[in-house]
Amino acid sequence: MTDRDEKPVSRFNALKADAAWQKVWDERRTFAADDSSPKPKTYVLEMFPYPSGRIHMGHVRNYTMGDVLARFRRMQGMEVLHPMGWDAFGMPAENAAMEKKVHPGGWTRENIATMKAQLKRLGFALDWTRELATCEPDYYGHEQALFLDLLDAGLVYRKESSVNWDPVDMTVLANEQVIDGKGWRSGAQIERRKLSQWFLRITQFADELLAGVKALEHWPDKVKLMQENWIGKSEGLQFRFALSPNDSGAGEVEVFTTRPDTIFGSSFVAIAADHPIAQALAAGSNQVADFIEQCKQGGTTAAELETQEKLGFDTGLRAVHPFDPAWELPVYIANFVLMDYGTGAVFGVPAHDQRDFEFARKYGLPIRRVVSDGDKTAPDFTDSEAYGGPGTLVNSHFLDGMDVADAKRAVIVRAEDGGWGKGTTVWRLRDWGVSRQRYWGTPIPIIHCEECGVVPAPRESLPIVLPEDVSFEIAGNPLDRHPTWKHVDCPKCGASARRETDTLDTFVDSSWYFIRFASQPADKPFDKAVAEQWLPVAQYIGGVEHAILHLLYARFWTRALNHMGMLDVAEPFAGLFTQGMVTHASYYRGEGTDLVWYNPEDLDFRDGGAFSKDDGQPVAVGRIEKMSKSKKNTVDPTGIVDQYGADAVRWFMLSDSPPERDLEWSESGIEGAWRFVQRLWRLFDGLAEAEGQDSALDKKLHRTIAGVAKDIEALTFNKSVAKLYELVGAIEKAPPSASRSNAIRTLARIAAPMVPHLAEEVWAKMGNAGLIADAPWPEVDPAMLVDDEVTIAVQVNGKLRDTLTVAKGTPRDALEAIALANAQVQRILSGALPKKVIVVPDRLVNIVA
Ligand code: ANZ
Ligand code: ZN
Repeated sequence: MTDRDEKPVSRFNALKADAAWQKVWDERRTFAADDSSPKPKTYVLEMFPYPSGRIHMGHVRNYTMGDVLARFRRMQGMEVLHPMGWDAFGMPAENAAMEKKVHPGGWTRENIATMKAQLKRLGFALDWTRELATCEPDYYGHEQALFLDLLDAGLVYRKESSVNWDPVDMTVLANEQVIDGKGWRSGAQIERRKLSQWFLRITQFADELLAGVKALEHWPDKVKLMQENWIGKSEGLQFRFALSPNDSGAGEVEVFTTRPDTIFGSSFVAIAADHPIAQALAAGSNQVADFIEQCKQGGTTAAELETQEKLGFDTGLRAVHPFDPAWELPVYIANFVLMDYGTGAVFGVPAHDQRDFEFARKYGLPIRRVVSDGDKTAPDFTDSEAYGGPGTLVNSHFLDGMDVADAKRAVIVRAEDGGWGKGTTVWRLRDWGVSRQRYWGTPIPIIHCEECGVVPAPRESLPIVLPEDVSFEIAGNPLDRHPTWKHVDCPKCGASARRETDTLDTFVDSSWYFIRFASQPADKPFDKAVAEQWLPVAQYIGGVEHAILHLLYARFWTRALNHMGMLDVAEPFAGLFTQGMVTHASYYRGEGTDLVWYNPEDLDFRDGGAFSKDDGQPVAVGRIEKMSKSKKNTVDPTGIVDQYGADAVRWFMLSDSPPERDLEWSESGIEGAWRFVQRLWRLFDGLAEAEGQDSALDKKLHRTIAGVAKDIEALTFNKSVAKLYELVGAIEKAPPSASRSNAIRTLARIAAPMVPHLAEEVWAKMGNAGLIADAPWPEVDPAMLVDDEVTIAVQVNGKLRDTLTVAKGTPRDALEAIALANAQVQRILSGALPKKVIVVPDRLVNIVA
């Protein structure tokens, strides 16, 4: 026991302090951002939550990181925008409506109230005056106006497109919601259906969106790569093969290739199952029709096509090689060719493309080498997989001897000169289909008139508000069967017309919320000048699961507004950080269908095992994985905050792991954080004035100020936490001095972004007038950062005997004297005089005995 424990110790009463300071911040609107502030502005944003019910530890970690940065920026003298709101439309509310017979709106708004209280309980420095929920007309009405702006600008169109139709849930499903050809919720066999749907012309910005990625210096490389791959620019050649027999009616087939150089290695042509030629053949042949049907069973995503067994059907058609009229290639219908990429048809080069290789092996087609990596040049190819790398062209007539790049160019030139092909760029990116056949979303502001066709809803009629009186008893979209809502008069001709009953994809809602946070006038989506003061978001923080779609859509939306002259900002998020997950051990009994997961709150932990509180019997300890409801390995933040206080929870969220890595929740971790908060408190509690300098401690303090600032800016919070541990350790050990008292006082400000409640408490206790939230970040004395001591090696006959810390620049003779007086040296010399002493200032002293 230390004597500290014997004295009656003062404890930091976190619950009391949390409530008191949260009330003060609220009442004084401390964190409300001022548009007209003369201070430099910055915008810190965490991805807004979906109001699913309660916040989880992942939210706490995410928002704590943003909060530390926001508070730090304030202390640096910036005007900080750090808002919070709710991504409040979406399927779960409708599912709850169906399962629990509650209204999606009521369910959502209740969840928002609960989660808001939970967030407040953590003391986040948020500007609640700007709170928004995407499910309220004062948000989505402006979204409808923006939709009409996009429509006016030609960036919205309507198109028949084939969708995954779930016949039980009566809705269109995204590809990710189709699992093994079945609906993810209903389990029903999915049908392909043609529906007229609304699309946003994101492909018009493909070039810009791709080029823009390069300039995003403060984004993680992995996210940039994901964006680039998703946009997927491919340069190549599009050209036509003549088909024979000529009387087939098909005439020719157009293919796209990124490898025109390999044209002499081609051994077949393959078309997609939905290619018009395949469809035409199916009309006259049951065999073809059956094969096409078989292809559709297998799933349609690119990933599924990649991994499926390759299947082909020889159509009997032959394609004529463009460089040799006597050379004919068989034309197959193949399941690995996608209809909506390139032209929906390819030529296959088995030696140099893995899919083609597998296909050729299966159907006994020739495999000819045309690119040599220098090793083998013969046409017969016996490797066990295709070679896709660089090399020299072989067995390729006029291309022989060229490298791949030159050969590509040469073929494109011939094709263009001969008029049978053209160099082209093909994109993976597709236009964004935004129609959803759901109730709980933004109504698309369109009216369908028999006479006039598609008519935009008049702007004065916005917001087009969702009807509240809807039922979820039957599957399908309640807007469709609502008795009155969809009936309107045509704004053009006055005849009875029908509202669009599709709603917008919820990704539309999250594509511009950060702009609405920056400026929220009542009469328009945002004010250009005001929004531009804050944008782009300086630091955006969120989960990597949004690395592609959300970020791409928000980037597109921003560019579209820019293009329309509505916002002079090209990229919405200057800095991006994707944090790791919060993980926890999982507990279970049984296996297979008997598997039951146990929540840690229902368990006792003793003798190194876990036991059910119900029956006292052991449960098995599973893997440490992401906290999730299905594994029941979640820990409710609010219970923990009530137990340990907000600061301890915040501290733990920042401490154990680098922020991009996973953080394992543990009881010992949160307890450690709590003990540290108490340790801090005791330092402040024991603060007394004293005399005398302690230059080592002064230095440590200034290094910590500078180091923590750097770490917060780099978002390496675990490092700043480690530096604070060190400083606290040093202060605890130091004898009383003016330096020590000053270090304690300054510590309050360095720790304030992380443990703001304790910091406010001690700040007030020290007699300061204002809030520590408004105090400036402590200044660093640069002189204190300079290393003015060095460590010198003391050697005897070249062997290290000791090290000495001396002032930098200590002169030679002084160093020699110190070294000779050293106890180790004296012992070895045992009275004899050294033969020679070699001194390298600031480095070493070598004594030759
Ligand atoms: C001949 C060839 C030879 C090819 C070779 C590749 C390697 P990326 O980079 O993704 O754009 N392809 C074209 N359209 C396709 C479709 N609709 N479905 C499936 N595959 C398709 O890929 C372009 C390559 O993918 C094209 O170049 C084509 O195969 C194939 F040694 O043509 B290649
Ligand atoms: Zn009309």
